[in-house]
Amino acid sequence: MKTIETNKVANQFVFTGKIASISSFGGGHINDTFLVETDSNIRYILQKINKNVFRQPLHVIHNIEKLLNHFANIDQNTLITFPNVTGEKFVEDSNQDFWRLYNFVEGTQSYDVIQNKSQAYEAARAFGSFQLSTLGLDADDFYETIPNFHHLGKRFEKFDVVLENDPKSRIKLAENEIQFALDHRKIAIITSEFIATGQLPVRVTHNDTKLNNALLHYQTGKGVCVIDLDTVMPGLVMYDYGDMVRSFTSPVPEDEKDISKVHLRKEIFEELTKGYLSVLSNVLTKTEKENLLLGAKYMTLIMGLRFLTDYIEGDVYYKTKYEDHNLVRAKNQFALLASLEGQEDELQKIILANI
Ligand code: ADP
Ligand code: GN1
Ligand code: MG
Repeated sequence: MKTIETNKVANQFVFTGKIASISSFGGGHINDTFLVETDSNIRYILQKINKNVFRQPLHVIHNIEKLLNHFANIDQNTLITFPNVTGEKFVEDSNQDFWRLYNFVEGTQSYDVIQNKSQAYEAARAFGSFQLSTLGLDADDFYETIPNFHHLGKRFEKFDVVLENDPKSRIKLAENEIQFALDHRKIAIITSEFIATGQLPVRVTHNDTKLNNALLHYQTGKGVCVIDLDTVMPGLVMYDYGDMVRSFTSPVPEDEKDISKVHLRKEIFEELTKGYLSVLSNVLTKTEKENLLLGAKYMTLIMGLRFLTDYIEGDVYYKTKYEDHNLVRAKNQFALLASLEGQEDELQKIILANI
C-alpha cells in the first residue's frame, strides 16, 4: 500500500487559506483524524474513514450529508463538511480510502472521563438536542453503515465462532470475562424478543454517544455539538442513552488497568438522565422512557463483548496500544455492568423521576 500524503489529500478540498501544518488529533478508536492548521487561522479536521469498519464509505458520506443538510435547513451549522474541487464531499485517494474535511469546532473540548456533574448534564443535553433535531428525518433514507451494529444476538454468534477458533490462544487468559459474558447472554435474548414486538420506534439515532463524541465549550462548559456522525443510521433511543451511561459514569477511562476503581457513579447517572430528558421527555414514548435502563445494560454488555471478541480474535477491529488492551477494556465494561446491576432499583427510580 502506498503512503498517502495528507497534504496532497487536504489540498483537493476547497477551504480557506494555505496549509501551515497537519498533525494527528484526538483519541478515537476508529478513524485517522488530523488537525489542519492554515495561514488564514481557520482550522479544519481531516479524516480518513476506516474502510475495515465502514465497508461502504459512500454510504457513510450519504448519511452525513443527508443529516447535515437537514441541520442546515433548521439553522444548525456548527459542524459542516467541505467539498472537493469537483464539488463532492469527499476525496478518494490512490489506496481507495475515502477522506472528508470538517470545520474544526473552535473553543470546544472533548473528555474521556466526566469530571463533574455539570459536564454529564451538558454532554447528555447535547446528545438529546441532536436526537430532537433528527426527528424530522425518515430512518428509511439512511443506510445501515455497519450492518447489525447494535445487534447483541449477532455479536454473541460472532463471539461463539471466535471462541471455537481461538486463533491467538488467548481464551485461557480471559476465562473469567468469557464466563461473565456467557452468564449475561439472557440480556440479548430478552431484549431481542422485546424489540421484535415493535414497541420501540426506529428513529435516526447517533449510535456512538460516547463521551468524547460530545464537544463542550472550554470556558462555559456548555454542550456545543456532537461529532463522529459515521454511525448515524436507523436505531433505538435506548442505544444512545445506554452508550452515554456506559461512557459517562465510570470515574476512570475505559482502559483503566486497576479494575477496582471502576463503578457506576449514581450522581453522574442522575445528571446525564436529567440532561437528556430535559430535551426529550416530551417527545419520547412511554415505552421508550421506561426501557432506558435496559439500554444501559445492553450497551455496556455489547461493548464489553465486542472488546473481548476483538481480544480473542487478535485485535483486528479496535486500535490498541499494548498486548492486552482490549482485554482491559472488556474488564472495565463488565465491572461497570456489575456495578449497574447492583444499583438497578435506585437507577430506575431516577429515570422515572425525570420522565
Ligand atoms: P473516531 O471515529 O475515530 O472516534 P472522531 O470523529 O470521534 O473519530 O474524532 C476523533 C476526535 O477528534 C474526537 O474525539 C474529537 O476530540 C476530535 N474531533 C473530531 N472532529 C472534530 C471537530 N469537527 N472539531 C473539533 N474536534 C474534533
Ligand atoms: C468506537 O469511534 P469511537 O472511538 O467514538 C466504536 C464504538 C465503541 C467505542 C468504545 C464505529 O467509538 O462503537 O463504543 O469505540 N465505534 C465504532 O470506546 O465501532
Ligand atoms: Mg469518536
